[in-house]
Amino acid sequence: MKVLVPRHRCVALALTATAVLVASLSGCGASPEPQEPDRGNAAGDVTVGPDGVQAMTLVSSDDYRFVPAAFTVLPGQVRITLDNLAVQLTHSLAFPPGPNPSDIAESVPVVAPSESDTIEFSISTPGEYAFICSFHEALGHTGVMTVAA
Ligand SMILES: [Cu+2]
Repeated sequence: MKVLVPRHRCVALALTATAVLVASLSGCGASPEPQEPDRGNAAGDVTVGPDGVQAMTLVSSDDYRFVPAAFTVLPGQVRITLDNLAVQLTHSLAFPPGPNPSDIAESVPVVAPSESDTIEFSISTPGEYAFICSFHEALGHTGVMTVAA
């Protein structure tokens, strides 16, 4: 004996599964996990080399996040490397002028998938410095560098 399943029920189930998948995917990109601006973080620690430069590596992948999205340095020389581990997405890093305590002109204009680029600058004014990926700012690809007093 053959059991007939009404076709419209199958379609409804498929649509529900798709909706759940889309919701979870967009959830990943839209709400990055909060990152503590704690220098003791295991991932993405600020290290100070023999030259006294505070070095930080930020990672971006095929998502719209900086990992970590927040970190803290002291006034002085800062070196930031943006490591793009993505297969498809191109990223950038810039401190947009305006809201930040002082302007940081250095930027990574573009970093292709599986490439990295480094900037170095001197910072003296304490406060919170917002930075963005110019390509994905609207998708939440942003971060904050705190310069401690
Ligand atoms: Cu980006």
